[in-house]
Amino acid sequence: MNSAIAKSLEASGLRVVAEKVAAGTRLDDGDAAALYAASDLNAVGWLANQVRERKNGNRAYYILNRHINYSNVCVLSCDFCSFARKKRDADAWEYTIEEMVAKARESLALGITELHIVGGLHPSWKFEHYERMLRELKALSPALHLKAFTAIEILHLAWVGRMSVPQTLDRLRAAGLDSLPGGGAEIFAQRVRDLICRGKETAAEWLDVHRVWHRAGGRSTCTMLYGHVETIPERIEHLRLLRELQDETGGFTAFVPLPFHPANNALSGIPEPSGFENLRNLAIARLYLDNFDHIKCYWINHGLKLAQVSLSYGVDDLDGTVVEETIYHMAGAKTPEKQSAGELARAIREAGCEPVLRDSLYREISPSPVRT
Ligand code: V47
Repeated sequence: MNSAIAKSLEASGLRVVAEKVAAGTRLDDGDAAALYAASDLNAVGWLANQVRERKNGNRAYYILNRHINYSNVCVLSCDFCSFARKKRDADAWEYTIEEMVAKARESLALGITELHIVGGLHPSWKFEHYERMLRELKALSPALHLKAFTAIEILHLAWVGRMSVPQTLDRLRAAGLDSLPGGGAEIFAQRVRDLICRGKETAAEWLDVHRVWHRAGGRSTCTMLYGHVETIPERIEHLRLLRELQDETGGFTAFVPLPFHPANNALSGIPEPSGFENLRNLAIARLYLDNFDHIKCYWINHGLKLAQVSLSYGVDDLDGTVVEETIYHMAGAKTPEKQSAGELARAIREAGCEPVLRDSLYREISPSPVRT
């Protein structure tokens, strides 16, 4: 460490944290609070970059994927959500399975390896509908990885199918489910859930779905929706609960922070988190979540330019081509809905990293000649 960096760390009150990072010692909640209190973003980012390099060298990942939001009809009414509609609303949609298959087929021709499928908690679809959805998408290509249904959707499907969570996951796996996405976690603190998503399942229920899935050999991602009414200690508690489950199961592939987008929802008076906030949050996640291999910056909600910079602040994954996105665009995102593989690789390379095309489990794959 050069003396200028040592001075910045000292001035930011981060000397002890820096020593722990250098020694590979786990950070505690007080260390995380010190990192959040530091105003020198570059000092925090420098530390996170040390850990990124230790874990992933110079490699930064991207994937050829497509998102499909099968329906925005939802029985919940979360205050932060701009996506959910009631069935009677003019702008509610429900894709038929045939429409979903057509979307998937179109993207398969362009080389995608993963479908990310999430939607609202639909009031009347039967469990068998979701099984048929997975089966018919899988029938397009057995190699196509189906990353589908947040823990909140899984709990809804268990209720719809009158089954336990393990039975629900077994049935969905048999129909083609490959991994679980990380949505629906929001902030685990019940105080926050009571304020912004009353009636939604608890932290313990969200965590238990992932625990059951991991114990059965499955992998998943996890998220934290931040920048609304939560406090910094509540963010740290959220990270701690994820780290504890990861200690127990090792089943998370990556952590994906989600900055709050305020347009068209009941929390629209709250400003969107700044670039400073987003970078420091990513960097602190990299430092605190020592048992996670990957920290993902989803370019859709951070913007590709900030995502590129985040590669120097602890991030090693930019997600993928996405193709079609509604959750963030209905909440005011100004980013495009898709990125070409070439553009993602270029952004990574320009930031001084080696672009690595990955599959859903972070195995390297060789780029095919067909590109999205
Ligand atoms: O579950 C909803 C969040 C999630 C807003 O697992 C909002 O790899 C901010 O989970 N402002 C969906 N956030 C997106 C998601 C995701 C995205 C990319 C990759 C992965 C992964 C997961 O977005 C929802 C909710 O937590 N959300 N509305 C909003 N206005």
